[in-house]
Amino acid sequence: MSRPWVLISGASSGFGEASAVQLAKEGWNLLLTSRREARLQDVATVCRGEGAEVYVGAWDMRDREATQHGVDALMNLAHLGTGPEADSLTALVNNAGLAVGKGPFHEGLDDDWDRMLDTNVKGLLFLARACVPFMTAGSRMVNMGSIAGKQVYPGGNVYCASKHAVDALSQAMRIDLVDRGIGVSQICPGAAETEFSQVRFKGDQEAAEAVYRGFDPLVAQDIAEAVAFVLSRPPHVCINDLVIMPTAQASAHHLYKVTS
Ligand code: NDP
Ligand code: 8X3
Repeated sequence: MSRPWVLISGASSGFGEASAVQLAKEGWNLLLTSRREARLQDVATVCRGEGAEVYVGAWDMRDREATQHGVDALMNLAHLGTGPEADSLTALVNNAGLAVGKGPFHEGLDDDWDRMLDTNVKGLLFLARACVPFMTAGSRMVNMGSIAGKQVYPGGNVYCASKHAVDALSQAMRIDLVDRGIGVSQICPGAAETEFSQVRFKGDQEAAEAVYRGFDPLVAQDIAEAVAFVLSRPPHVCINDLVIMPTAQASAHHLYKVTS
């Protein structure tokens, strides 16, 4: 049997990169996207080493037209189509996203708010809308939410709002796609050590490292294995919502840290 195709956004680092490698190992072919093409090519090389056929497309998900063109180009390369006779996209991992800044909302910066809302909410929507015509009964969508989409915490305001929107959209997409037989899942991680905090704190390495000091955070592989689990359920099973936390994290703002 031929390998199924999955499109993963945010595949240049963190959860997306680890998911790409995990799914390549588990027999998937891959369509990888993010903005940094060189990083995507490196990930693609590793995945090809696991036997996967891989195509990459670099664009900014905030750009509606670029997203539509990028998806169409990747589907064309993989020979996936929209008609009843065509091969379809088996899964979309709608993972790309970011936090920018952390502080009181009344000190928030326009550019930070735009980047979070345009990427995490509208970018996720643009990508999902462009992919759905290539999906069919039995296909699956996995949206990357967050514990920040379930609870709010000090300084999290706009990022939390964007992830609450992902939570709402995941429920809405599940309803809108039920009659097409497409399952929609959401994975909601707690604190995970990826490039996430480097981006949030705009390259301030000390601030980023301090987030994960004093406890064992999740790592990207923990989430990659959850993505692979969700995508490997039998066709009649949809994991709707999966909240995954470090054992030392009891809520969005209860972290048990041991400092020496
Ligand atoms: P990383 O920073 O390691 O990865 C983020 C990915 O998103 C990168 O591949 C980046 O690629 C891509 N991306 C960001 N902006 C854009 C854009 N405008 N267009 C296209 N791609 C973009 O962080 P994580 O792996 O941790 O984050 C992945 C997802 O998980 C995000 O949605 C995040 O909100 C969520 N999350 C993270 C948690 C954590 O603690 N780390 C916990 C809960 C959820 P590039 O820069 O090449 O464009
Ligand atoms: C990322 C996790 O707790 O920093 O979504 O918001 S948190």
